[in-house]
Amino acid sequence: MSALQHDLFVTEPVLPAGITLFRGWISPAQSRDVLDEMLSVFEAAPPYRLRVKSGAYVINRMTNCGELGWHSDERGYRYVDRHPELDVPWPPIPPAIRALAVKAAQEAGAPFVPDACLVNFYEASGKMNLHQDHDEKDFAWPIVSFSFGCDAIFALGGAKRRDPVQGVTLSHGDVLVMHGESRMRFHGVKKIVPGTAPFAHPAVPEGGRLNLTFRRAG
Ligand code: MD6
Ligand code: FE
Repeated sequence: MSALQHDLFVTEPVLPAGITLFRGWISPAQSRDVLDEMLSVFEAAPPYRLRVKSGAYVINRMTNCGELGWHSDERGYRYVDRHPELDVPWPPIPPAIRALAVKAAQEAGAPFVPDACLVNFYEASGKMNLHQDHDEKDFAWPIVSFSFGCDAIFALGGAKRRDPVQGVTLSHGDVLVMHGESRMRFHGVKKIVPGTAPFAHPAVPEGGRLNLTFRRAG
């Protein structure tokens, strides 16, 4: 099938109200700038391995920027204002990147004043279990997600963990906004699709994926 036929015949999944997917919203050139800037964030707040209550490590390394950062350890999940290993404040969200997240939310029809950005580093074997984002104070705010590197098969579920899930491919440059009636849908990452990154970048795990999720936590 030619590229043109692909565009004409491979239909987009129908997404529920409150799930807005902007394909390729971040251009390749813009995405390089975002990734370059994130390298300075990772120097100030090195990615680290979180634990859950049992003491087991979560699969993906993570870090944060913004006033608050999502953290998990034996005491459970919460937002904290410092990098737990370095005991220093999280670096700010780079202003140009924060502005992009606000603009994406606005285009989806959701006002947004983010104060936190959670960064997930997926190795090629990375995944993320089905979850709801419920540690933020006010669920009226959207969550905005930027994808870079290899494609992810994102699992979009419903209000209950056992509701059916729909697979949605998230590619480099795609922006997903979860808002309104869909803000609390269960979701996760089933798998990373190897060899699908448009280019390699030191901010993205080799053969893997980088995801940024912007929130208003406090
Ligand atoms: C990811 N994303 O795409 C994981 N959460 O790597 C999320 O967990 C997520 O994409 C809330 C809203 C949008 C998301
Ligand atoms: Fe999430």
